Amino acid sequence: MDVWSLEKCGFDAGEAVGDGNRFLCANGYMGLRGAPEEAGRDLYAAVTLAGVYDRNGQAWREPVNAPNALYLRLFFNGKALALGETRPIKHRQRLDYRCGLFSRDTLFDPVRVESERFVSMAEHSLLADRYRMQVIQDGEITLQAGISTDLWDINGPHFKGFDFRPGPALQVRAVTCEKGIEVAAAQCLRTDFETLERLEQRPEGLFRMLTCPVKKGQILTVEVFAAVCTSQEGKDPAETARQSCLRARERGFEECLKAHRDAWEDIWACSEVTLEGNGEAARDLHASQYHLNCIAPRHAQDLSIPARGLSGQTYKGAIFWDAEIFCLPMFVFTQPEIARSLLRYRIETLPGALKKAREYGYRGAFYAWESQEGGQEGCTDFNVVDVFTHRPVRTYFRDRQIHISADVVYALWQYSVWTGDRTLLEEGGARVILECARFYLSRANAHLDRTEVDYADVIGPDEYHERVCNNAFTNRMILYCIESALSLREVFGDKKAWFSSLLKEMDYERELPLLEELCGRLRGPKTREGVIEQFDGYFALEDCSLDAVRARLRDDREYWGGDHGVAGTTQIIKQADVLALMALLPEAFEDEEVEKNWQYYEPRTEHGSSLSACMYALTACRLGLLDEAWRLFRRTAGIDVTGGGKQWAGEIYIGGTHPASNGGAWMIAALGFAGLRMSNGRPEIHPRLPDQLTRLTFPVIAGGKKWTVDITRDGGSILPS
Ligand code: IFM
Repeated sequence: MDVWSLEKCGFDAGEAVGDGNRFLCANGYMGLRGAPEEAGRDLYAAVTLAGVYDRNGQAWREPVNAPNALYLRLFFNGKALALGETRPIKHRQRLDYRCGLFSRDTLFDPVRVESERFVSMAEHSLLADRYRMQVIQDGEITLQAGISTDLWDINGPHFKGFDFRPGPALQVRAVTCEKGIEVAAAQCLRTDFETLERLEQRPEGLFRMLTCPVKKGQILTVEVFAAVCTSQEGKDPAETARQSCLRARERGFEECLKAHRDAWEDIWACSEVTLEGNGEAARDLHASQYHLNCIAPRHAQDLSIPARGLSGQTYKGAIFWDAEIFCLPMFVFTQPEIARSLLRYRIETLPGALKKAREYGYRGAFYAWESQEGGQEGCTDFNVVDVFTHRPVRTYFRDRQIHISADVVYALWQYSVWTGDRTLLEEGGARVILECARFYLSRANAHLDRTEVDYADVIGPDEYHERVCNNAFTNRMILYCIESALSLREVFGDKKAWFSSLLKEMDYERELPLLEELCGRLRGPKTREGVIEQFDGYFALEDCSLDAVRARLRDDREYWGGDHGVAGTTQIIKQADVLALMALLPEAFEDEEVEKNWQYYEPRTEHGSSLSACMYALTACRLGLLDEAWRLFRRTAGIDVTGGGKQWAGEIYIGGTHPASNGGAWMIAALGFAGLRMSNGRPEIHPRLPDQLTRLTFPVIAGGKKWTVDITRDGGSILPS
């Protein structure tokens, strides 16, 4: 089987939302959904921009979709030949993961359309398409080629209007409603046929209408070059976009494609994990790595990865803990400069976290649960809409999911341990850690009659149980944060002056002893026969099966959490919580304890979040439960091939690609099956290959050097490359 591509035959408009995700092309700057060239909002076409947000009225802020400058629509003798409107005789579409190339082969009566397109990995503002029409009968072809403004928006429109400019390159300029960010798109063509050309400006875009008589058997080709720029990167984005697509036209499609392919080759050279023994699993892992690599910020140094990547506006294009805990490890070990960008995003957005803490009456840094530009909180108090009453449901993710700040600290610290690079700590990371620790000091619940300090009224990773007390994950991660803050003294022992002046500047002298005190007083986990209680009172909840809880649902889209959710009064949890802790801090727990907790929590976990299966899989590897690990690996790696994962939280659409699962798939292969870990600054492996695999190989950057890991059924090696 071809382990490097995804192919689909036939076209079903009912599957357009999912196909747009599965066939995504992206380059970290923008994502082009896998819809056909002729698609508008009906088929969920969108070009989603990274880091450009807008709010229209009272609706949620979300990322902005740029005008679609790869738009093409075909007519034969005046009749449209368009997927979604015209039934094709045959249709096949394919995504080549090796080089992010989307292709289609559609046989309409009487024209066959074959095209290839990409979002350039070599030049971030560029997109290109080569569109071939083979005519089966004499007649007249009209091609509508231009920039479409008919895009799928969840909470749009996001532009005040459109300014259309004709010329050798068509241009559409628009300014966002909230912040006046200018977004410009340009398009130019290269055709191998003579046409009559007329310009059409319509509410849904600016187009060239190219008409030409055709003979049976004739083949016509048009190359389309498009560019998108915004005022966030420089002045006069319209002119920059215009020049960029005209330059690309001079080079031609083949040359642009070559540069794009070369860039992808470099990405795979440092990140490809090869699995042998199971073709489907190998393909799924390539899919995962493709999806994560194609949305990684490469054009900027302080952008991060949204929870649904660049596949649309779901989850408000926001950055969750997914980025640090699930996406980061693959980049740390393969492309550390991208890992730095994800972490720099948190350093740069510290002011947003300080502001959020202040708003809630705390000190220090309380990071946004759903972070947008500048660290602005995108999460609202009502994040789900009830399917029965159609009313917003009060959710507490924004205000009580306080583990987010500790997750940021965990990532910063792990990065410096794994890479040995302390510069990020010096360049703002240490300040982030200290501000997060300060937040937890001020958020702690101390009691006059007890020594122990609680964290009450929180939400752990399992979001079905809100407003709980002493969530084991949260408390332990807070401890990690506090210990990291205290360890900074040793880490910067040789730079005492620098560190002392930072403490002074932050007016931190009083806090250090308090942090030490908190370490000693923080409530540890309660256990029952070796099983950690997820939060105070969890064991007293109804202990029933997942199926029993599922049977209580009255609607497929019903939200399981919130005030009336079916899971809230039971021990059924949404996602790895205690087990996530054990996967993140493996040395803190003995095997026996881990096994007991795995056995207890796995059957009680819905895996209702795409963040869940990989945490369990990592632990299953540790315990040698390799069949379980394999099952969870397949679920994790296959998510953006099958289009799995939950699509709805109540009435809110939450589908898209799943960067956290994509990163999770790499973690299972590298950290789980290969058992990669750092020991005294050197990488080592502890292989645990499931029976389904015969070989696993991948490159790693660790301790400043390049290594190759190679594992077979007879053992494994990690050697300098
Ligand atoms: O961050 C996750 C969260 O843990 C569960 N709900 C979805 C979020 C985004 O993936």
